[in-house]
Amino acid sequence: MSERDQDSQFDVQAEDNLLAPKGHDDYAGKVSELGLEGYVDLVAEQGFAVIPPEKVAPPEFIERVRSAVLRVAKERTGEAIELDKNANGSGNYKSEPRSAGQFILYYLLFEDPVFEEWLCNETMLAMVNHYLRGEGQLSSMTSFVKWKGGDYGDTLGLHCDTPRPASGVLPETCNDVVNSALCLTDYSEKDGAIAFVPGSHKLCRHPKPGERVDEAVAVDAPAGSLIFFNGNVWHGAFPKQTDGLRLTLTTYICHQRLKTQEQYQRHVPREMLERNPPAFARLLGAADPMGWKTIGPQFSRFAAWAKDPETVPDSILELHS
Ligand SMILES: O=C(O)CCC(=O)C(=O)O
Ligand SMILES: [Fe+2]
Repeated sequence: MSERDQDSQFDVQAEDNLLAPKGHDDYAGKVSELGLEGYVDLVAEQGFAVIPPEKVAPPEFIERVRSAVLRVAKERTGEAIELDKNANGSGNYKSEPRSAGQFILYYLLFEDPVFEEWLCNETMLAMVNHYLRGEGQLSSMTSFVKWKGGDYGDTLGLHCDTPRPASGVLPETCNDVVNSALCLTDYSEKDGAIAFVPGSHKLCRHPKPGERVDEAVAVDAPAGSLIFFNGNVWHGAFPKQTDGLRLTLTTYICHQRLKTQEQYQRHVPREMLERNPPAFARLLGAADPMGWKTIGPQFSRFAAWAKDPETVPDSILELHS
């Protein structure tokens, strides 16, 4: 075969599809099946929505998440962390940013099976897929642990979660990132609730320090609620004035063409992929052929999955130990 013939067999479009598989499900159908249309509308209008506990998960599930987060917090800090007490600090756990009254627990997915279960939560995924059309990947799964004195100062720490491009202009329709906070304790202004500037996502840019801080509203939400937000909306948090912890499980999802905050892709154990649906593997970047070494992209490994999206092929599973 001449070099020219080989070239003519190179199907640019097919390879592009492998690099960026397009969503194939009925995402609008899932939103209406779960009765989430009103929350989708709220996110479109104000940039965030509070989805009530009964639409998210049973109280027993929330209790399992809370206990797992508290266990990890104790293990990593070496401190006696208790829900109804203020913490002393993050002890042995030197994660950043380091600020008074708060620390963030990173990389929770591998810490307890309950976090895997959460990543399969239908309500959270329906909201994510409404924006990212099956092209989202887990960027990070973390917990904000906050107690009295946790305070971002006069600006309330307002920011947006979409990475800032050099132009400063954030994409309006593509939605590079979406985020959600599963409340593991009650949220109110006094309890240091997350603060949002309603409608600010429409500005498609990051706030200047202190800008529109007077318009920020506190989210009132009982434990078990899911606060879902557009990555462009300006948000921060009110100072925590009450005793005891404010806890979240925060699931930050980005479009698959962006870099993730935490390492997943080939770092996910094979058994974890095998015991979960294929959508779980895709969300963790298992279908992403990027990051190759000397052999190059190995498109053929991924081709079988593109043909049969319901089965993670052995050619991919064998990349995971
Ligand atoms: O609850 C907070 O302190 C802020 C949370 C936040 O900025 C986030 O989850 O992106
Ligand atoms: Fe944020």
